[in-house]
Amino acid sequence: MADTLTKNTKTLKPVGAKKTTYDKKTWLLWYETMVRVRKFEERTLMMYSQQKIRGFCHVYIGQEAIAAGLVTGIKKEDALVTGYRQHGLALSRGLSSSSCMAELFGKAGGCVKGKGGSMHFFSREHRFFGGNGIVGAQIPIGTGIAFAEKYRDSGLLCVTMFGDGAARQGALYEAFNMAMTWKLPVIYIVENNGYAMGTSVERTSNVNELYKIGSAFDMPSEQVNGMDPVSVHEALIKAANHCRNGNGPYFLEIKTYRYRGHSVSDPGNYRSKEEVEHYKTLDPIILTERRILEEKIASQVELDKIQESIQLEIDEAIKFADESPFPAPEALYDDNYVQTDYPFLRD
Ligand SMILES: Cc1ncc(C[n+]2csc(CCOP(=O)(O)OP(=O)(O)O)c2C)c(N)n1
Ligand SMILES: [Mg+2]
Repeated sequence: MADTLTKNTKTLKPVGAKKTTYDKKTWLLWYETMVRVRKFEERTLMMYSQQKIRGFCHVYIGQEAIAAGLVTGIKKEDALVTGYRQHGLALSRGLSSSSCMAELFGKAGGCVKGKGGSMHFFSREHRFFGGNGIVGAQIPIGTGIAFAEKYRDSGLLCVTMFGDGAARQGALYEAFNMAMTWKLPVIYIVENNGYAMGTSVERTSNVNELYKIGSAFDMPSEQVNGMDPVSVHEALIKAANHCRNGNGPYFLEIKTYRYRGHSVSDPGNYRSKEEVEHYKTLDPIILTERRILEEKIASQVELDKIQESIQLEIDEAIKFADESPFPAPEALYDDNYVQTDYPFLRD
């Protein structure tokens, strides 16, 4: 596998003490999802340095176990909305690597036809509602989607994700209050990676354990190990049961870490090398790989095969993105408004 994943394997401890109760298929699905996200993001950074991708770009490297847990923890039909650090989450909802890479390239073959870019993936088919650049804006949006699910009596829920930086936005407090009052089927997830750009959680509040915010609303809330797909999966199953049984929202603070800077242009001077190195010893992919091997769930050969097939998948995604045309100028106004006769649209 890529050098970042094979280093250190020998010195790391397995994730949990107890033996697994999950089958091989589930473990390999978690592993494959994490490897897909990692390789996709590593190649994204490479493509950025070649100027094939431009503009804002925030990668998900380090947070992959959350994407993996989401594959098995909720239903395919459930909705999901998140912020701008979204590539890995879109992949976990089933958007193809090709349509995501083409979107990053700004090409017509992208999931939103090249008009969204890194922060604005979307797929109605996959119930992926984006991709939002305004910190915290997705919290009321996800609450509204959950309201729609309840109104339609669909039995589905909306996972509404945001960063620690969004946890102090006023919109969160209004949305939490409404969701509890109306018992909406929404799982709120704060991906606490410790930083909002260069500002640590400790610098912005007296309350650093963000799950405690839920207690102001009597919302059931928990802290979760975001470096372990099993923990994420189990927390989601519990939260989803709660929502689907009509008990209203659930709040998860998933503790994680981003190995790269906030965006491609961030040198990360606000944190020490030692801190980053410490978190690298908790790398979710390396730990999962080690656990799979130690518990003899699958062999190294099987894991290598997964890595090779993902490598090919990403190579193909780049080829697809390269060959896809840019959107035609006359398509500029297409798909912006549902209402076709919206004023000021063309003559
Ligand atoms: C309302 C608003 N304020 C400020 C910004 C500028 N901004 C962009 S990202 C960011 C940090 C958010 O960090 P966090 O929510 O922790 O997400 P992470 O990048 O860690 O995934 C800020 C302040 C913005 N996009 N929107
Ligand atoms: Mg953050």
